[in-house]
Amino acid sequence: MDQDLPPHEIHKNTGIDQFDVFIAGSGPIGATYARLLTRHGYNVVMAEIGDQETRVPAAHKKNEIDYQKDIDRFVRVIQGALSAVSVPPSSTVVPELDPSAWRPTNESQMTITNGRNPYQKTHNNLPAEAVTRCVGGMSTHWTCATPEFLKGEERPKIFPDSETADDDEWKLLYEAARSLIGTSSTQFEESIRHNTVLETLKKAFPERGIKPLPLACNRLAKGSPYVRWHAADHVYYDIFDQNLFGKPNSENINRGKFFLLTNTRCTRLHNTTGSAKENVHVGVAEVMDLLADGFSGTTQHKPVNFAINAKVYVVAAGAVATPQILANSGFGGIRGQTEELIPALGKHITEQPLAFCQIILNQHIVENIGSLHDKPQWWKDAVNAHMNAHPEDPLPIPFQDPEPQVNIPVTEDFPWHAQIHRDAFSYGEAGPRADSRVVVDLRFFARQAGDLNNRIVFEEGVTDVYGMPQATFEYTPTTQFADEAGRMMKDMTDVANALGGYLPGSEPQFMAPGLALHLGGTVRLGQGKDQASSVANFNSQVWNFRNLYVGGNGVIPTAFAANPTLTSIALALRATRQIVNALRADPTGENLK
Ligand code: FAD
Ligand code: G3F
Repeated sequence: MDQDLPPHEIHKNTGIDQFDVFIAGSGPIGATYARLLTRHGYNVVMAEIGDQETRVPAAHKKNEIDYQKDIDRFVRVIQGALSAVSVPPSSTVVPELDPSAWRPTNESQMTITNGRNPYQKTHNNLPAEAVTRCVGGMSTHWTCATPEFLKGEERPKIFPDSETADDDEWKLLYEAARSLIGTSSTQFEESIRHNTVLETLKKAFPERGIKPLPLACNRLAKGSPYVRWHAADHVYYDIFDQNLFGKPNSENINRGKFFLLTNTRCTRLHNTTGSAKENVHVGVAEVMDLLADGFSGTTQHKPVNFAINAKVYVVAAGAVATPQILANSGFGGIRGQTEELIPALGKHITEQPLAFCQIILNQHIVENIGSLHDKPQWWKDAVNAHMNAHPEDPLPIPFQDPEPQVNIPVTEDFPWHAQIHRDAFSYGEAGPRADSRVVVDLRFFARQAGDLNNRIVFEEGVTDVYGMPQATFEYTPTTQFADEAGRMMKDMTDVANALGGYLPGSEPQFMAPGLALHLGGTVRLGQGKDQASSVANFNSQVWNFRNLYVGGNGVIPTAFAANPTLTSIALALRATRQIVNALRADPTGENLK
């Protein structure tokens, strides 16, 4: 261990000399590790670079009634939360600048704040790839869509030699993951718009398996216009406070202790095995308390570096920061570095072409909503109550009718994932152009294969605003599956035509690469035979390391079209089983050294 790295205050404050597990990142994947390991009796310490921004730690910000009344307003929250990962010099040139204003006179004078990256080329960037830094990570504003990956098309093979074992393992992991994040397909079943879109599309495309979008949420009460959107809080809220909501915990379990350090950057992990290439052992995590002294009354701000000592280390800091921390630890992934403990770090990355449009529902569809003779009683009651209260309203749709949440799942013939819904993102605000009740968003996600040349690489000489090595993307669309994006776009227009006419300004378009925010493969899992092209095994344990694990969408090695978080939770659950086994076999952690 570095002599100049003092132990973290937390060791002193808690009296714990060595934690069982250290976790970097408090998003849904860090939460999964923390929840399972704490509940198995282990002491867990988590470092999160961002702040706690919600009253309940890691809760979804869309739970505020204000945003549920007007989903478009949430667009700004998402915009505010996301920080671009890599901005090329060309995007920072402003020809219209007042001639008297300061400007760089050549590219070497480019400043490096806000993701500006002198090494980023424009042609192979993922310009919309972004990160969220706060307790709960991106799940504090995610859409909550939690589908499974389709076997044979998207789902990785944990047991490639046994289809039955593989199916059984995925069934178990997916069920546990759904229960942990609280996925449901029934929370919108008393929505007029949801049923209207669902039934219209089922009728138009009967063979496509069209269904409600599985969402991690629950309606507050039957008939309530509000839902509680689940974020990382749903995974680990009960380990923050064992007497939450005044209800003492009734489960008589030996629960470990959990400590969350906010505004605390995991800078790097220290390899205590010298130049060994195998059986490498991580001895400490080096963390920086970014606010140290800032709130303690002293006038001088001085971030403080500390060491945290644990038996097992988990890096689950999102698909960008996970390889970034490993790169900063000297394990690989730095441009120009040749001696790498993890040669595949940041290579074979994947992303999803995203097609988008918005439509306004057809006149006959809207008329049919108000034609009540064949509608269920709850529908009749809702429309009648609305028309009585607002006889001047031309639309027979209650103001707080829940939005549509419909899914066309990935199939072999149509290998893309479609969401026909209303959602807030950094784009797609209907604004005053249309009554939001008749607007429907169509988001179609295609897949891309991993390719050795598509990578995220970290720069030695340039840091991001948080002082970590700057990430540069080298990504061009792959030829495998390339035709699928075009077929998907055509399919989206067919589906749109069944529903209505385009909202001007939101006609069918491909969005900027990276916008799906489903970056995959940065720390990909593989089988023993694929060690050279993968970072970790299917227990998420990094190859050649005894006590290092990774988590997040970066672990997914396959091309996938559906939203990945449920699958990443499932894989993290599998990893916790391995960690529990390792710690049970070696309670002191001595043999992990
Ligand atoms: P994150 O949620 O990114 O959390 C990582 C955490 O690590 C962050 O809190 C970050 O601050 C922290 N961190 C980073 N660097 C460091 C460091 N050096 N030290 C300490 N901490 C660090 N996915 C779906 O599956 N379905 C959806 O419907 C969906 N909708 C989305 C909608 C939006 C608007 C966005 C932005 C994303 C959406 N996603 C969706 C993606 C989903 O949010 C992510 O897949 C998920 O949050 C990933 O979880 P994670 O824990 O791996 O990473
Ligand atoms: C993605 O990250 C989510 O997975 C989707 F569900 C969401 O609708 C989309 O972003 C918005 O573009």
